[in-house]
Amino acid sequence: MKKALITGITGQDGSYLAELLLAKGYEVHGMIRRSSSFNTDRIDHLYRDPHEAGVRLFLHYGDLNDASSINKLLRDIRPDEIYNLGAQSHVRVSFDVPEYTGEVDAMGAVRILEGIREAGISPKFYQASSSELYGKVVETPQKETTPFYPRSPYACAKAYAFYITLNYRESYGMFACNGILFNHESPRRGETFVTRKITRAAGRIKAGLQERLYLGNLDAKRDWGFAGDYVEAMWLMLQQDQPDDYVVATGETYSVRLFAEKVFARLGMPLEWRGSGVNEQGVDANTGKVLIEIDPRYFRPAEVDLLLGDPSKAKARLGWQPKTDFERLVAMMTDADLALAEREKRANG
Ligand code: NDP
Ligand code: GDR
Repeated sequence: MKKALITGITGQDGSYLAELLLAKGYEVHGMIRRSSSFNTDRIDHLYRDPHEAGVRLFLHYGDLNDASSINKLLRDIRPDEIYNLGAQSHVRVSFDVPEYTGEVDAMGAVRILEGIREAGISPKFYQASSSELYGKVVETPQKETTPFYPRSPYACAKAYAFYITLNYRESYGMFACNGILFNHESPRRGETFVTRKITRAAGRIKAGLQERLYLGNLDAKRDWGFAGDYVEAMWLMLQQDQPDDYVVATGETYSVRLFAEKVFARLGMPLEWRGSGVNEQGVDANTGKVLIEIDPRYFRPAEVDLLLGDPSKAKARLGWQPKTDFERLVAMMTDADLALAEREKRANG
């Protein structure tokens, strides 16, 4: 039985990847952080008491900021595959905690790579690299050969992690891959990322639990896919004969504005835009109610205006294809958050 270690198992991608690996018969080990509140919601459905027979999911306390915990896990588990998904993953927040973001997102990767050498093991290693590396537009669509131009402390930290992964592959012959994943979303997406923030608020507005949604830059464009599809690409990268780096994307891009329009229209609240700049408002075309306002607090000191990926290499070499298109993603997230809001309403009496 193959053993995998996942950092960031409690996150969106970690939960889908754990599901995929368990379904493939792996023994899955996840690093989790000590927290004063529950942080295992996304994997609770997979967890069984380790005292029971046949359990294949094991959780261990650790932290990417703590090399001793990483080294111990590597020595004890001796995994065949490591997926480094753990990160301070919020771009806007990285401007507030730049140094911490560097510690976790950049140094965290080298702590694992060095830990692998020290433990004398040779697992395959996956690094969660990001389309944020492309930052300011140099060319579109963005592919493996497009130069990086990071635009946030998050992206700068991820650039270090990208290159240190490449460097350990070249220096020590490690099977180490970078997946350069474009934005991927799901009903499990963190609630402060823009897609989920929109679907969550729209569901609550529809259920009468909230009046209005405050957003930042409506004109940013992203290549949005479904997280469940993207974790398959991670796994495929580690099943190849040779390690390499791959762009994982849909090849389509849409604005935040359009995403919001689709979501609100699906819930019977078609949007009309009035005003401009920080005074722009999204109004319900049927009732005239203001549903969306701009709050400059959500603007970023430096913005990434346009991401559009070219997944040709992943398609050709990995045989990977995104299965979920934009319309289906919008529908999946909107419907899940409407159901959640309705449950919340019932629970509130
Ligand atoms: P999430 O924010 O949902 O999950 C991040 C995970 O990292 C959580 O499990 C979190 O734990 C864990 N974590 C945070 N800090 C530490 C730390 N110091 N030590 C150990 N674990 C830590 O991110 P996603 O699932 O969306 O993304 C997974 C990875 O892929 C991240 O590295 C992200 O930067 C990258 N990425 C994501 C993309 C996307 O569109 N989703 C696109 C490209 C790259 P806790 O639950 O306790 O907070
Ligand atoms: P991103 O995702 O920064 O691309 O990083 P996010 O959903 O946070 O932002 C996407 C775009 O929407 C604009 N925006 C807002 N964003 C947020 N969060 N909140 C708002 O209110 C809002 N209004 C407009 C942003 O300015 C931005 O242009 C995600 C993360 O998952 C990273 O970890 C990952 O590496 C990249 O995707 C690829």
